[in-house]
Amino acid sequence: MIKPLISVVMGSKSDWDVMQHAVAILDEFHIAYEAKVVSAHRTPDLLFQFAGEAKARGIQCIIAGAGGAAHLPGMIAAKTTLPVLGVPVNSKHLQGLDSLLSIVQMPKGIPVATFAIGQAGAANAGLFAVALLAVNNSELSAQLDEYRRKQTESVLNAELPE
Ligand code: RP5
Repeated sequence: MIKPLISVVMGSKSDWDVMQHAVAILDEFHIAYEAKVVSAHRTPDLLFQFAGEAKARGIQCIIAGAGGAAHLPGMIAAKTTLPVLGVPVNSKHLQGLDSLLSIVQMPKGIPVATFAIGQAGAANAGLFAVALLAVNNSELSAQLDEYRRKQTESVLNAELPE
């Protein structure tokens, strides 16, 4: 079995609608990843185990998405020096502003790279993870250039309705 390089974790199965957009990017770039539910509040022991073992398992960066009192990315970052990319998931009552503020306001010394709320943030976290791996992988770097080229082309060719 291929060892995962990126770990995508989320606080609940209900976060999958958003977090699948990070996974879709990793699929597109053929990156080996794992995706699982790890909850800061409901499975704190699993969180400690996961974050404590991730680096030794060969994981190079962790994408963590959570909603509401979104402590997952910050608590993972507290237990590992791997780069942690935090994705605020849209919440029912505060539309993800609570998630964003919970994730972005880390105390000095424990960084979490924080992305936009929802789908765009999840996709960008995926692209950022690809960019991190591409620093030492020229083939992946070329794929990233091609991704941007196609995106530019599609915007330049965009046609609006009459
Ligand atoms: C957080 O609580 C999860 O990340 C999720 O966004 C939110 C709600 O979880 P569920 O009640 O839908 O399982 O821990």
